[in-house]
Amino acid sequence: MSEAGGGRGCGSSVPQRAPWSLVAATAAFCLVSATSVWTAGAAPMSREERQKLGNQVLEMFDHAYGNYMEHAYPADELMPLTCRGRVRGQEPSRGDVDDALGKFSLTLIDSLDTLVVLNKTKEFEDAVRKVLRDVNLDNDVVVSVFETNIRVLGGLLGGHSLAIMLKEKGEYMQWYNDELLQMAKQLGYKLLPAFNTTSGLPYPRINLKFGIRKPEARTGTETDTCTACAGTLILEFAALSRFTGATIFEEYARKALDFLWEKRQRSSNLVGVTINIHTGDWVRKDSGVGAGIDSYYEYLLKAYVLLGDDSFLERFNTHYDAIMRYISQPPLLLDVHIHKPMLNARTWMDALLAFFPGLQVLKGDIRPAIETHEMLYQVIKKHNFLPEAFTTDFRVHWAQHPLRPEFAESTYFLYKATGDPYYLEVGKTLIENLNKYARVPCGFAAMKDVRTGSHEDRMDSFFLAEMFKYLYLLFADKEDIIFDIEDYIFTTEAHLLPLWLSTTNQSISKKNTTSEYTELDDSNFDWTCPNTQILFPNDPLYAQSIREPLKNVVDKSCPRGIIRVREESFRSGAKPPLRARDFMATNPEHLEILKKMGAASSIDAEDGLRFMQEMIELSSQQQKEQQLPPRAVQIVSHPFFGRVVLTAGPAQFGLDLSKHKETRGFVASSKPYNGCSELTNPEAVMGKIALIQRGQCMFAEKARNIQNAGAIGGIVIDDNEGSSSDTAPLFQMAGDGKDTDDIKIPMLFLFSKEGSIILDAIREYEEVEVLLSDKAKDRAAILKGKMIPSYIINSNPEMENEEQPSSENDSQSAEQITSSSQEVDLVDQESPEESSLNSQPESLSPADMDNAASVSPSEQISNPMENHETTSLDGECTDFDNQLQEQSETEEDSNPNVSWDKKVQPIDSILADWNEDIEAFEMMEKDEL
Ligand code: DMJ
Repeated sequence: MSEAGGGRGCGSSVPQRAPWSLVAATAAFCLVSATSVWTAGAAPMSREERQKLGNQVLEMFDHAYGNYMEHAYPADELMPLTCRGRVRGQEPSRGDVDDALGKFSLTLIDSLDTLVVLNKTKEFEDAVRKVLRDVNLDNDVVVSVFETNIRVLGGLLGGHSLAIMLKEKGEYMQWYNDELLQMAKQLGYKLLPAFNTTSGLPYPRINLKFGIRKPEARTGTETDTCTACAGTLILEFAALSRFTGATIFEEYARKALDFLWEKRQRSSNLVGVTINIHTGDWVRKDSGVGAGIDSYYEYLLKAYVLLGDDSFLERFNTHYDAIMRYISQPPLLLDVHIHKPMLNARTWMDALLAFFPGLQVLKGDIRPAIETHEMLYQVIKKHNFLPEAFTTDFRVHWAQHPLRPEFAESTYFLYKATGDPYYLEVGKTLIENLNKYARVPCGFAAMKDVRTGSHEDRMDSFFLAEMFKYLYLLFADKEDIIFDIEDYIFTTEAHLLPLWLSTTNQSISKKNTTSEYTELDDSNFDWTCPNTQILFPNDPLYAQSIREPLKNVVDKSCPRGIIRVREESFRSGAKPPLRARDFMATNPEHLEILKKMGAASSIDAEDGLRFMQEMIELSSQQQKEQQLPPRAVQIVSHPFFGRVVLTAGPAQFGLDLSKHKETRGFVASSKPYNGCSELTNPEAVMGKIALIQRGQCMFAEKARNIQNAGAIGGIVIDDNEGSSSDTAPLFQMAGDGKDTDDIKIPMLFLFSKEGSIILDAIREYEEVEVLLSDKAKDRAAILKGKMIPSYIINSNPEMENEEQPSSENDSQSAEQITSSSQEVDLVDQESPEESSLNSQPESLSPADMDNAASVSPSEQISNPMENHETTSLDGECTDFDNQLQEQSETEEDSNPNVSWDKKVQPIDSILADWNEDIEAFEMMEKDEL
């Protein structure tokens, strides 16, 4: 394991083989004990400012929850752009993401305990009544076992935990009689048929009404599941067992965990991403701490904390050791192959791994937690949000961001562990970015593309379950919360389970446990949890000193070596390996090198593997190179003021918005609407952006017709009703095969759903002004020089209830827009809109805008080795490189498992390996998070 000095103090705070109850209490204590320690470093934040930020979080929650309850409930989720509920079956399918939706008012259940944490007890009481009155758990819907467990079962149990706490306090919930628990039990029994496999690993999906029976169930034929899907049950299932006395739930969850543990790759102690639920074979053999595995590790450690069973800690520590040995390359966490853990399996990281620093805090390994968190924060500063995936040199790989809470979670835990006010500033930035870029009149919308700032019509329930909890707790003092948070543990969905469960119904705790360990290795207990009292009293600048060397890690990226051991040999003068980009099939020397790659040594084999990987990347890069990035259509007129950003497809002709200033103008429909002949209403489109319907003639022809009529731009709206960029891939409008240089105006394409948002706005407001650009613009810039209601400029949540100043724009502020079938309240009277409107956001500086614009898809595939060489020449990364080198050396010395790297393999076996790896890479390409 790499040196993790941050965790060293913990051993002394937790006795070896500590009784579980003590460990549980200590772990909770450790997380909250440090806030008073801080005395230097980042400037402390005053109580007043923390309160202000806490209030801002409350106001934001009200905006999200209030709009869900008003416009979506009892649907599972809010669609914040069209301001209506997402009802499964009534919207185009989004694939696996929809498996979270069971027609059980998901967002309400997921929000229950957040209401109590945010001190909204009255609303909690109302919400519980609604759940009991309205929610049906017996719908004929196929749902994800994993999502239903963490969000619904966890939500009901979190709600129950806090309901009984409140009841005991004697004021609220006096009528409560374990009704949520009864629902949880009912749901638990509904999930149990999923475990009907010989392995004990659950099927990934279940029909709430018919279980896995065929044919009614329409599920039960799957063969694979993800490791996190099978390994993230123990907290909820054990809590259910211990609350109710029905031991079966905990037993099933334990059995699944036991099976995963048995199947770990024995030489690396890593697990793969997906596993066959019948044979136990690893289907995907890549391994990381993000998507597909993340909460499996989380639940091993937290199961130890909640249940006090040593075998869970033993397993966690064994895996953690492997993670730190192979996957952790601070500040990066990079996936590797379970059989060849010294080889990276990817050149990018996914956003889900942002939870890991928080888990490292719980583990007590603070240093790498600070490092990874800092790296992630810099990515966020660059793109405003963490993109779903980003490369080792910090470019956007998948540009989406569904308002995930993992980074806020880690920020909270790091603040609790270090007391460093820096983490409060980080939280403040998160709040600002959410308000600036994700807030829409009807809630908060996921980012479809962090580069363009465009939105998706989606607000996932975890946003309410987790984001607001962690942000609120970050700024809260003990007295701001009506119960003692230290008495609870957070599930992966941030639901709260009481630590006293550890002493309840323990008789089941060891049943069916097949751990091979009879004798525990005491050294594994060394770093059970952080004790910041011991860590920092003499060095209050501890966290800052760790962050400092990483300050420019994103801007001046020093990408990690894909194959670390090899870097050394380049330095010592060996000939650099053949790179895919240089390869020429006609060059005999190249062919000779290629031949050698399959034979001689493991180093050559590594070259070969990388060569193949690069070839795959290169070909997909070349495909991507012909593609233009998506564009943004931003509605800037009242009452939108830039908050609605639609993802648009570019055109291969006309004005290139990435090279020119954006085009701003009012919209007007062309006549004929298809724009296929000379316009009959040139006076209406003159000087405006013309709306044209897709179909009947070429895009270029439409462009010429509106240009001739004097339009300054055009938006083609799909004629295929119901189409949306949520479900259909964006494309670029091609020319007509002729010279299109005569087309000078910008042309963008919107799918029907996005287009109808503009059309509805015209119906409601007549005058609708839009901005066509490559990236959504900051609202302060948009509003410059325009008359803006002062309540929008002044960020003051208290103004919510005050009378709004009247202005021309204000006079319309009670109006509503009608969208498809529902009324959409686009008025943001209650919106504080933050002071951000007065200031240009740091992340939208001209330089950054250039950066963002220059991130073309073709650049998304990183070339870490190449960048490494360049930056090294600049001499900017020396320290970093040295650290890396030292780490590699240490790893090699201390790692008994590296020996296979030195073996000479016959070409056939290497080629077979290549094929396996190539398949894995190809699968990863297709992967969706
Ligand atoms: C949440 O539903 C849970 O945290 C889960 O473990 C994975 N991540 C999502 C939110 O991003």
